[in-house]
Amino acid sequence: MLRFSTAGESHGEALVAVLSGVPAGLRIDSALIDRELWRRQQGYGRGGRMKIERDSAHILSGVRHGATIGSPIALTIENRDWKNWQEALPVGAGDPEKHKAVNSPRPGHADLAGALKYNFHEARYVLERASARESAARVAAGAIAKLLLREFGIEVLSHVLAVGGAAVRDAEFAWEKIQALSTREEVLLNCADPDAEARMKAEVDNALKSGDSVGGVFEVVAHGVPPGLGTYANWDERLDALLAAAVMSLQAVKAVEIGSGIGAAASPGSAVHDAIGYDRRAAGDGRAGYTGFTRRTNHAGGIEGGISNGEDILVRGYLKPISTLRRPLESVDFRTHEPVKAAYERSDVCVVPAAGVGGEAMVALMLARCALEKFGGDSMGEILRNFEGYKKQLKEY
Ligand code: EPS
Repeated sequence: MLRFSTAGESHGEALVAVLSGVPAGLRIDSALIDRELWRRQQGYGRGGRMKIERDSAHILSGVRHGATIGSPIALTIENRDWKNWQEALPVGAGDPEKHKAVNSPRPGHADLAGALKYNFHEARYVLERASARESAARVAAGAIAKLLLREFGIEVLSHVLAVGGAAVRDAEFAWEKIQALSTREEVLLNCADPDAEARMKAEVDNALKSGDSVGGVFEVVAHGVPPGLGTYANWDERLDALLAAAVMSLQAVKAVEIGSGIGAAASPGSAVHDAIGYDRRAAGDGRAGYTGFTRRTNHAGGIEGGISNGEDILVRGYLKPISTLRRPLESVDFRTHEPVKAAYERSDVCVVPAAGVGGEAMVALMLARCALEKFGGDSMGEILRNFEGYKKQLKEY
C-alpha cells in the first residue's frame, strides 16, 4: 500500500517525508519535485517567511540512478529559517532565557486545544507542528505520486475559485486553462479568470491594510483518471471519502466539496445528475478516452458511488482565514487567565493558492494509492502491463 508520513517543525532544522509502497522503476525527476515546492511557496498575501525559504527536496533513500528501487523513499526539506531559531528551539536543553513563548492562544489556531491536550502552558510547541509549513513535506511526497500518475496519463492541478468575498463568476474552466496557470512564472492568486483575480487581489489588499486575513476556495482537478478507482464495497475504500479526508487534513481547510456537491443539496435531481451518452466513434478504436460513454456535465466531480467514472475529478477545499491576525482578537493569558489580545507572530494574510498546491499533493497521493491497488505490482513494468490490460477491457466493453 502507498503510505506516507511527515515529521518536522516549522522552525526546526528540516521537514521530513517518508513515502513507502512506490513500485520499482519509476523515474524520479528532482526538478519537478522542486517546481512543485516552488509553486506551493507562491501567491499574493504570503508573509516574510517565504522570502527566507527556498524549498528543495533532498532525497536520502529509495531512489538510485534516477529511479525508485521499491524501498521507502525518505527526503528532507531544509528550513533556512532554522539559523534564526537554533537557540530558541534547540533539541538539547539549551538556554531557557532564549525560548520564544507564545503566551496567549490565537482563536482559530491549534494553540489552545493543543496546549490543553499536551499540557503545555504556552503554545510554542503546538504551533511549531500545527503550522502549514508541514504541507511542504506533503507536496514533495505528492510530487512523487504525480510522477507515478503520469505513467497512467493522469495529471493533477489546482486553481482558485474564491478569495474572501471575490469569486469567479463561472466555475467551469477548460483543462488547458488550468494547465496554463501551472506554467506561470509569477503567481498572483492562481485564478484562471483575470477579472476575478484582480478582485481577489483587492480582497487581500484590504486584509493587509486592516490587519485582517482572508480565506477562500481552491479546486483540485485530476485529469485523465480512468473509471474504476475506489469502490463502494467498503465505506473506507470509497474514493470520495478518501479524497475528502485527505484534503480536509490540510491546515485551515474547514470544508471539502466533491463536484458541485454543496449546490446539489438545494437543486432537483434532474439538474444535478449528469446524463449519460455514448459516442460509438470513441469506443474501441483507440481514440482518446477510456470508453465511449460521454457526459455533457460533471456535477458529480468525476465520482459516482465512491468510484471514479472517467470524468475529471473535482475536489474543492474551503479555507478559513488565517488565524494569526495583526489586529488580534480577544484571548486569555495562558498562566494568569487574565484577558489579553491574542499573540501575533509574522504570518501570511492569504494562502489559498498555496493550499491548492497542497490539495493537489493530497489528491495525487490518494489517486496513486488507488491506482496501485487496482493495477498492483512491484515494478512499473508489471503495473503498466496490468493497466494496459484494463484499458483494453474498457475499450472492448
Ligand atoms: C505559519 C506561519 C508562517 C507561515 C507558515 C505557516 O510562518 P512563520 O511563523 O515562520 O512566519 O509562513 O507557512 C510556512 C512557513 C510555509 O512554508 O507554508 C503558521 O503559523 O501556520
